[in-house]
Amino acid sequence: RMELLEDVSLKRMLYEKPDTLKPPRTDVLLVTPWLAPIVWDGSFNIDILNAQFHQRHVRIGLTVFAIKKYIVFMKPLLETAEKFFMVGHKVNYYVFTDRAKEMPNITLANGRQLEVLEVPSYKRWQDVSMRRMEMIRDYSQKKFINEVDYLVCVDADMKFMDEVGVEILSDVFGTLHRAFYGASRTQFPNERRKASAAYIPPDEGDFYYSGSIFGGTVEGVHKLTNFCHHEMLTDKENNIEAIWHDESYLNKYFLYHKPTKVLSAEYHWENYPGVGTIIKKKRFVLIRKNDTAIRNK
Ligand code: 2GW
Ligand code: MN
Repeated sequence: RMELLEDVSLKRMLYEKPDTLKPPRTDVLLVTPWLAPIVWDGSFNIDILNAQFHQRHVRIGLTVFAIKKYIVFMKPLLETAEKFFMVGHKVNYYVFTDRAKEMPNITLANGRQLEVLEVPSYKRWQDVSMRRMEMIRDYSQKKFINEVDYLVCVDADMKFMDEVGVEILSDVFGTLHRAFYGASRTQFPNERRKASAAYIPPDEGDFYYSGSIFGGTVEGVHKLTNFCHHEMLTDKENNIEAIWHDESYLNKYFLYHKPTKVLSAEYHWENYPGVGTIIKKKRFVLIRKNDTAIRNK
């Protein structure tokens, strides 16, 4: 893009000097062995990052699927996104649904748009969940590539409770699953049947990534979703389906295509009461299924 040729120097800013001898957090891993940042509260200065991303006039797309009854999650998700998601940046919400008529009216701030994309629904919930990969892939190529720079792909049954900003953006990123961020490899619920394309041996795996929030550049997300969709089809032909559906294929992808940032479990938390010593901000949290009669897996 042209901006690369322009003067991209920052303005004078006042902030505490980074201290080479005093890491901001000593209780958690801040960088992967392949030198990707792991995004924890306290590890970044959002003012510096906002200045950098504003200079690039970055545009961010948020994709979410609301098939059948999951349309009810759009109001809490989008209303909280208006408060906490990429505030001050250009944002396009892309809601994939089979119930466009039931889409609530959401008041959007300046520079933010909402598009409802009508898509077919699938009978089995597993297919509803897995086919997201195919649809994100197809729309990346035909639409998103012309409209945004980055994509953030999220589950519907979630809401924002604190800031989620440009600190998460990179070529391709995954998120530590809230239930497994401290777990050992053998505890990861990866696909363990060799017959599945999602198979991960018990002596491999870096983290267990959640399927509920991942993203990257449109190109990065296109590669990821294309891989996951292909592996899913291969399994379908062999009459096998990975244990955690799209999440299993996503974990397989990240094992051999390392993410360039890893979001901490702050970005995939549950609304447990209080904050812990490790989780200082509950940024993006799931809405419990027993909070609603919507979902009966
Ligand atoms: C899903 C399960 C049971 C009944 C209905 C549905 C359902 C899901 C639906 O009726 N309509 C719908 O739009 N969905 C979409 O699929 C929606 O975007 C939802 O967030 C997504 C995944 O389903 P969800 O959120 O109920 O499953 P979780 O929270 O257990 O998700 C994890 O595991 C999934 C695979 O089993 C995915 O990998 C997901 O990304 C993970 O967070
Ligand atoms: Mn979910």
